[in-house]
Amino acid sequence: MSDKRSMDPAAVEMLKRAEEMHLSTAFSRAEEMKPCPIGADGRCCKICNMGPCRLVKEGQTGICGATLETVAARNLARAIAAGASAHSDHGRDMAFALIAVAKGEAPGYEIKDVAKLLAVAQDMGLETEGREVEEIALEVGQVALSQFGQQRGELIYLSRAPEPRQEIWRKLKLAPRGIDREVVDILHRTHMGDDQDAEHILHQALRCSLADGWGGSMIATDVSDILFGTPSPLVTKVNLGVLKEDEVNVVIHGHEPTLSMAVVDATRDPELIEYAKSKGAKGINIAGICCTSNETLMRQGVPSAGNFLHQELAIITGAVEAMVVDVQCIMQALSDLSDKFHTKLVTTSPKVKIKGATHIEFDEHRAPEVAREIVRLAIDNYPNRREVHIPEVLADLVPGFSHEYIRYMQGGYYRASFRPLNDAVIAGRVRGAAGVVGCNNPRVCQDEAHHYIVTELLKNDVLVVQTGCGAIANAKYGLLQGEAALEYAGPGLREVCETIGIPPVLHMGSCVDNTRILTLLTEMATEGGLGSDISDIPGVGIAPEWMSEKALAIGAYFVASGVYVLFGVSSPVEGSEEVTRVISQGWEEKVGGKLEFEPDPGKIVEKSLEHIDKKRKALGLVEYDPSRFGRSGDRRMQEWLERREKGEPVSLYKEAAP
Ligand code: MSK
Repeated sequence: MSDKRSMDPAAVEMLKRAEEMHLSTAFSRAEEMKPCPIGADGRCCKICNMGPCRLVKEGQTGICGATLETVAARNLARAIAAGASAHSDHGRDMAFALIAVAKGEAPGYEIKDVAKLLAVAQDMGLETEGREVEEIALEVGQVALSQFGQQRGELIYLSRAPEPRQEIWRKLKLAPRGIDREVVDILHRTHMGDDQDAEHILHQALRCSLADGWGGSMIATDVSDILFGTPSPLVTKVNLGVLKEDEVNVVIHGHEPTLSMAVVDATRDPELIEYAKSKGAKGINIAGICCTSNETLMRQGVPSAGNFLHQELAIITGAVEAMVVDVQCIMQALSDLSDKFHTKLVTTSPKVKIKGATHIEFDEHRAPEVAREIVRLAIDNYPNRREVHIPEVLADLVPGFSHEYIRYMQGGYYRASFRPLNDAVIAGRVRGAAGVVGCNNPRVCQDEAHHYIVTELLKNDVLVVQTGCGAIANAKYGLLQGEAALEYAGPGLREVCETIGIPPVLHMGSCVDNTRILTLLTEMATEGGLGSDISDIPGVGIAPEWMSEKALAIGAYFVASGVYVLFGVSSPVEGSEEVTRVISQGWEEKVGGKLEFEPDPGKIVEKSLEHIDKKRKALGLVEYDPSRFGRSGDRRMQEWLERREKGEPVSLYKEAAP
């Protein structure tokens, strides 16, 4: 049974163990409880106490007369608002952290990337000449914070988008005024008795999503880079095999990098390592899950224990002394599950408490102290370990592709640009680009759609960028290594990867770092030769195994930025033909991007390639023809491939510093 639940051998092994131990997991619960068919299709309205109303018959309305399209549109808009809130609140907390660092009130943190600080300050229109770094950082933090409560005007970062895109937003009144304002607007207009025009409700959903993508999330990415460094490639490892049998294992899970970075530092503290040894362990091992993992993977090469559906499986190894969580994507089931093992579940955010967990509240003003307390708790728990079963499954990956690095790698400091990539697309070496992102969902086989879609796209010379749990999914199967280009990429894409020395799948970061993809698309659009707007680029956005409201917010802001977005699994608006039409055809006519839900991964690939070719044709580019390329071939790379086939350890990159 387990092999249908996941394509990951480590997950299959742990699910067998779960069955033997009679443990429930998200995988087993998904089999036991089917989705409510009324809610799943967007037909359930529970926004007032006259209902909940279930609109299951043709022409049926709610007690108030609300039609199916109004109900489905309201449900989708509210989900997008919730997703935008989660991302943006993360951005707000990062801005508070930056202010605290600038004021010297946050021991243990520093401004790691001054160049990024200056670039952001310039984008905000701030004076940088002759000013102290801390003074600039303080003002950047304050301006970032002001974006949340701003009531009129438009968000500063909109000016980063290609000009034609900005004009569309202004003309259609889609330019967000302030981040919080757009979220509140949705909650207001979807309250009983307000906006009842599906298209009008969904228009505001687009505006709210833009406040996330070009607002809250972009602030989160920028401030994280300023405080913790803008990522560049390094080698590290992924999957449950990164847990250590003879060391104290601390797993960090959630999203915000502030605490996790401090915990990483604490696990490297010689005094705490000695303390761990005094308890019989050989040392302290740290690994991540979900997007906290992506934050620390991208910058410090901290190994990843896996994606969303690995959170319970990590505990089932019996080897995790502490699972430290902050916000988002944390299953409540972790609490009961940890009780069955020796694992301490530690909640740290003032916003998140879970019954049964130990709460040690994080405060950026005393981060090292809090982090040390947590690591000490994990060490004290090591002697309580019982039977341990860690799957010997792990893979190498090369994360760290910030858009700054992608620009740099195409010409170095001497002439960094997006010219080589644009030229490769123009010539047809690279057919187009795809962002394949998002979660795992136990309603479908774990990682299968991520892996299938990405390998098919690579075969068709489509360069893939990834974030979030999708990136971790494909990292587990070796797609995020340079050698993957030889194995999976079509001839044109392979040449480009060989020339630049990159994997064919570029890991760009966590959920909030989807904003890096917006910047990458903007760079491609403004570099020349591929039109002048994001909607001109032969590219698509795909979330094959989505599950969270944040994924919907991301999908919507890519659509509003001009991208064709395809979601797998199922449609939350399946019940309404009208809403399905508005978000696809309707949005395409309006903003050039559209949102479709397509459960069949094969059709996702087909539709993606069709769209890429349509955009190539509209730009007047040569027809894609793979037989024209593939004459190059670095002999060393062929040798690497042969060595790899023999099972010898090979890598094109240096190991990350421990
Ligand atoms: S963690 S939102 S499961 S990508 Fe960002 Fe993964 Fe989706 Fe959470």
